[in-house]
Amino acid sequence: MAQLKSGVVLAAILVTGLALNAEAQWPSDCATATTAAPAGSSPVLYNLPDGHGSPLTQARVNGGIVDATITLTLLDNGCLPIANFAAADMWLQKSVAAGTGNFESCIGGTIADANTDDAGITRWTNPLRAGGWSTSRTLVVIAGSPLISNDGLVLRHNSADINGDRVVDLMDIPLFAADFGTTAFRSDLKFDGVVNISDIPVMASGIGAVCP
Ligand SMILES: [Ca+2]
Ligand SMILES: [Ca+2]
Repeated sequence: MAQLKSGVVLAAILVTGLALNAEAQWPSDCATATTAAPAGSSPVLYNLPDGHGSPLTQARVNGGIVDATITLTLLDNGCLPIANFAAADMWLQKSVAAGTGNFESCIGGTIADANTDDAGITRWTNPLRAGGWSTSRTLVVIAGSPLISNDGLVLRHNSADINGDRVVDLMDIPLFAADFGTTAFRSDLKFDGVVNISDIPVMASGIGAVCP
């Protein structure tokens, strides 16, 4: 009898535990994020710490501009919309992969454009406030946890803040100069596959940019 009782108690604990686990899944795997960039493209977003880089609507691919707007549909575990979720709690960050860049954002520099609407939708179109570069995927993070419905979006980043200290100053110039004439991604600021004379005005106009 004692054994039966303890078995029932154990089963009850397991069921409760499973229920709690299901409730605690965050973000829900119903929540999704997509990019407007054409499938197969690998857009590059030019950022400055002061927010005067490119909007996501004007990311670069080799040979032109693409709209890389990110759209998040924030749904709960019942796949129902989470409305009016705070923009400040939804942000972008680079996926943690070794050797893929030194991307760093200012505080609040990669948050969503607005709170979620009644359908649970928000977007990223405004320029980010960030520096450094990244060739890894861009993660959509909800209150500290990356979306689990995908492993990040294809969006690379670069900046006149080449060393990723969130200041564009004379420290960045030698890095740009060293990359001149090469295909170094970090310094290909007007992205077209080569660091050349057309990247110089972009570098120059970034000088002095700092986080707000
Ligand atoms: Ca710098
Ligand atoms: Ca270039």
